[in-house]
Amino acid sequence: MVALARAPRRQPQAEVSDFESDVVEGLRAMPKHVPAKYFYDGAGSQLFERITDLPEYYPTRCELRILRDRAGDIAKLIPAGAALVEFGSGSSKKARIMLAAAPKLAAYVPVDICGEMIEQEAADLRPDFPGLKVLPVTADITQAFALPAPAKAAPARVGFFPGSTIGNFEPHEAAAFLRNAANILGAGAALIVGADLIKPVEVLNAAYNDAAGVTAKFNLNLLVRINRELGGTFKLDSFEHHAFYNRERSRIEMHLASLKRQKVKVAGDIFEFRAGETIHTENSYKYSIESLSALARGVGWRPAGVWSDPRNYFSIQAFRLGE
Ligand code: AVI
Repeated sequence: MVALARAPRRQPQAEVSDFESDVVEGLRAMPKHVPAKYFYDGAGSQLFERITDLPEYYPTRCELRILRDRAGDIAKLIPAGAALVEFGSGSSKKARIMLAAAPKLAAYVPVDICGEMIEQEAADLRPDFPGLKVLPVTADITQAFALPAPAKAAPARVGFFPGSTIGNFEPHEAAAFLRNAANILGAGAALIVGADLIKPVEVLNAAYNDAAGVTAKFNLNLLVRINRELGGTFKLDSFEHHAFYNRERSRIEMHLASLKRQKVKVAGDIFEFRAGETIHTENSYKYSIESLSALARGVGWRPAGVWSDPRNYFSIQAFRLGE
């Protein structure tokens, strides 16, 4: 047997995670920033759950109230035999309300990047909805992904994207998400989106600056995560949570502000901070009914219904594909 000459093997490089490259790139940039998706490690997810119960944080309560009061009307968008596809489902608390209101649904497809969590949620749901096929898909909702065969074969698919997560996308990313959802759901689809509304600035600022300091902890937890996972040397008492409504951009901005001039090491690199310099950690865009429907129309969705709470703090907006 002839021995084949082999190219010398390269030493395997230590793989750089997306987290590491996104953090290092964001800290090198001006202004410094880190993508908000990195808030949600175990501790961050628990802190977010606590935020949803805070007296100042109205979005979750408002959305649940709209769903509980209006699920019957919203469910009229869901034809018999359809599949409900939830984007970024996490805990299926809100989907449960829709599932109960639409007993003729054939399938529920929760989609989330965290496979372990949706498998668990699916296992918890099945006994409560015995006639329903619960078919979790582990995927990044901002990318194309395939639906399970029974959902593809259903007479129609209805997307569900509650929680105002759309507000954490930049407007061009929100448009790209809506386009991707249209491609995944296909002809005849409907989409139900929860979106936080523009409202008095005091209400918005209070929701992201709670008296108990849970949102500050949630923001600072990003530094805890960087320290743990990327060998960071951030001192938590040298950074402060800043959150404010930017009226021109219709968004809450969250930042971590350096309280002094300092150097921090992350993944072997040194980053310098001026006193007062911030890391921009999150945008939470607030929409009007018109601004969200304009965005959706731009990528082929036409408005099919709007529901909101008595104070018009939050909206559930429905769209259909077609003319
Ligand atoms: C998940 N997302 C819709 C929340 C929001 O309101 O933008 C995240 C959050 N950030 C601070 N508080 C809550």
